[in-house]
This record gives sequence, C-alpha cells and structure tokens, in this order.
Amino acid sequence: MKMWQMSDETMSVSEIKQLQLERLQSTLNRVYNNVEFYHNLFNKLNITPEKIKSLDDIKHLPFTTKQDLRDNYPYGMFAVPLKDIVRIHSSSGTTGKPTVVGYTKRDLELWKNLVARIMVAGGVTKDDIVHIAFTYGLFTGGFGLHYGAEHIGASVIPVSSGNTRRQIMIMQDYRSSVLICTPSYALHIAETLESMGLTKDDIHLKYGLFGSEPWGEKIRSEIENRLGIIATDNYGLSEIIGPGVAGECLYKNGLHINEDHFYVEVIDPETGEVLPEGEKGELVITTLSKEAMPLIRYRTRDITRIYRDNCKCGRTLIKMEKPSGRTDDMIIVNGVNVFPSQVEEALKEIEDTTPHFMIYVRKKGALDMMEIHLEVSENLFFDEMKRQKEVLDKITEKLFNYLGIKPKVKLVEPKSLERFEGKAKRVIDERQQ
Ligand code: DLL
Repeated sequence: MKMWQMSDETMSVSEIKQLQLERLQSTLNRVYNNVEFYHNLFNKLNITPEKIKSLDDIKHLPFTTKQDLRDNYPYGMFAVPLKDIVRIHSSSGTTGKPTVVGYTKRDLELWKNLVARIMVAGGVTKDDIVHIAFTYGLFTGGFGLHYGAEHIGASVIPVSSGNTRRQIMIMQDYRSSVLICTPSYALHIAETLESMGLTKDDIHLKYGLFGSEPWGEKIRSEIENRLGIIATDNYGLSEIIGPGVAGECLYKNGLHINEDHFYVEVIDPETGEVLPEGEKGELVITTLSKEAMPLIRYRTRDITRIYRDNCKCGRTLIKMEKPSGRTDDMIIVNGVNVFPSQVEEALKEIEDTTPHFMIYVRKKGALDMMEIHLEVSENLFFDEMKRQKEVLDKITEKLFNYLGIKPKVKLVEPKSLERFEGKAKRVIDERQQ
C-alpha cells in the first residue's frame, strides 16, 4: 500500500508516544509564553509546562472549548504575531460569531502534507484528475484538499460547489478520476447524473474522498454503486487544522488519525473523565506541532471511539471510528436522547427507503412531537396503499427499537426533500422558534 510519509505513518507505539511527549512539551511552552488566555488559565490552575512530565499527565490540563475561541475572537488565541500569519479561515458556526483560525507558512506546509497522506490513503496518485467540489472560501474544505492534491502532483480542478449539471459536464469532458466533496453532495451528484439520462459508465471516476459531516454505510454503498467508485471517509475540523486530521485507507475500517501531530483522547462528555481506548465518547484533540494556533485538549463535541489494530495497509497510527454525530446534534424528545445518525442506522436494513430524511420536532401542548419525513423508492411510493402501510409499520417499529420512542413517520415522494451542496441538515427543531 502506498503512503505519503511512510516513516511517520508506520512508527511503533513507543516511538510515537515519545515523539508526542516531546512535541506536547514544546507546545505547552509555546502557549504558556505566547497566548494570554493559556497563560492566565495555567496560572489560575497552578500548572506550569514543566509539571507535565508524561502523556498521562495531560489529564491535569484544562479543556479548551469553542466558547473560549469565541471569547477571544478574532485573534486572541494566536501564538504568533499577525505578521507571521499567512492564511486565515473560519468555521461555519451556525450560532453566534464564527471562530477564526490562522496558519503560519510552516502550518500550511504541515497541512498540505497531512492532507496528502489522507488522499494517498484514499487511493489518489499523481496521475489522477482531482475534482474538488467543496466550497472554496473561509471553509477549510476547498483550499485544504486543493493544496494536498497539488502537493501529490495530481491535476486539480477547483470546481467548488454548486451548479451540479455543469459539474457533471466537467467530469465527463475533463475525465475527473477523483471526486472530493461532502457525502450528501456526492449523492446529489449521483441523482443529477441519472436525471440527465447518464450512468456511472459515462463518467470516469475511480475514487471519492468524502467528509465534513457524518455518513453511514448505507450512504457509502449508494454513492459507490451509483458513481462506480471506492468511497472513503475523512475527518477534520477548522479549529484543529481543517481536513487532514484523520482519514480511511482503502480497507475502509476506521480512520487513521495523524497522531504524530494530534494527540487524541476520548472523554465522557458529562464528567470530562478520560475513557479507556475503545470506549465511545467525545473526541478531544491537542495539536502537537501547530504554530499559529495551538490548542490544548480541544473539545470537538464529536462522538467516536479510538482504538489500535493491525491495519492491513501497514499504517500504525491510532484509529477512530466514523464519527456518529456531535454531542450538540442530540435532540431531546420528551426526555429521550435522539441522534440523527440513529435514524440513518435504523433505516439501513429496510428495503425501499432512501438515505434522505428530515426530522421535525414540534410542541403539541406540553409534549414534544417527532415527525420524520422519509423519501422512499419510486416503486414503493406509487405502489398500493397496503404495501406502503406494511413498510411504514416496519419503519416505525425499527425506529422504535433504535430510538426508544415512536416517531410519526411520513413517506414522501422521491426527490422531494431538500438536497445539499455542502453539509446536510437533518433536523428542524421548531420548538425553539
Ligand atoms: O468540515 C473540515 C473538513 C473539510 C473535514 C473537508 C473533512 C473534509 P468544520 O467546518 O470546522 O471543518 O466542521 C468540523 O464537521 O467537528 C464534525 O462535527 C464534522 N465532520 C467533519 N468531518 C467529518 C466526518 C470541516 N468525516 C465538524 N464525519 C467536525 C463526521 C465530520 N463528521
């Protein structure tokens, strides 16, 4: 299996831990000396960088949250003067001020190498024609993947998102071999291709690297079958670097985390306690080599587990399971916790359903009401009422098993729900309005 930085991606666990400790200590010194926020916080807690003598000691360090980034908006978390910042991105926050992230020249070098690792792991080579349909702009997806692909030496087409028919024309004419976007946009591209009377045989795609939102195996197999590709998942977040934090190899069983640059922990989101490897909780990341904006124990709010295995690709980097959602995605319906990913999971085994659904939560008197609109196949939609009713009962039953509550389910016509060019939205909570 090809790798971009073989010696870094195949270190032994003891080598990696030694490197992480050295990098952690220098990061702690850097933030203590250069970031007022950390300086004051460490002083308040009576922590000095010298007190952190082992990786285990990291649990004594405080967490950093998105709120801390907001409180220090826009540049307060930077550890270098602005003159050393060469790029600024920001996160797509839906509430309040966005969070701003900066990069030095060396950070950009690091970033493109980490993205290159993930792209090579997902099958990309210098001979590929890489079609990037992530938005270019403040969002890290477009530029992040762009520089990684160029660094490998692939031919990059910076299409950006939108105008799907034109995307397909470009794919046909320029012979794009790799598609890069969100999984929901990939599905939308597949549908548009079919609505234009074309099939996967009319395009030249071989691989797809998708990320930036949660997606399950049902969506993966739909995309793979309809576009004729091998689809891998990759994960990242702007606060940490953008894409390039973790990615699947072609064995598609867990995302390899670039742990020589990011130290990961999984915590119980309620208590903040560190959980043993293998247990599910909130992912917390400490950057180990970033210059412009190092972060200590950043709470990602993403839910996953981390584990080591002997991956057949040869990489020894610790893995994370596909993130199943975010702690703040959780909706509470009459006291029961529900994650949109559970709905996707429940529908996986039911024939004639599609991955397109929207969850509405409303108030009915004092009670919460959850209604799921679900697109079904043409066959079923136009089938007799009796069969529709059977499927509806099956779906409701399955959802009850997964969620612990019985939502109202409405089967809707194929292609009637909104489609997304970026991250998909799965919940409309009308209780807050
Ligand atoms: O989405 C960075 C990125 C761009 C990653 C392109 C991969 C590809 P943000 O806009 O800051 O950055 O959003 C970060 O998106 O905390 C997760 O909740 C979610 N997310 C990102 N990748 C995945 C994934 C980019 N593969 C937030 N699976 C993160 C599930 C993901 N969720």
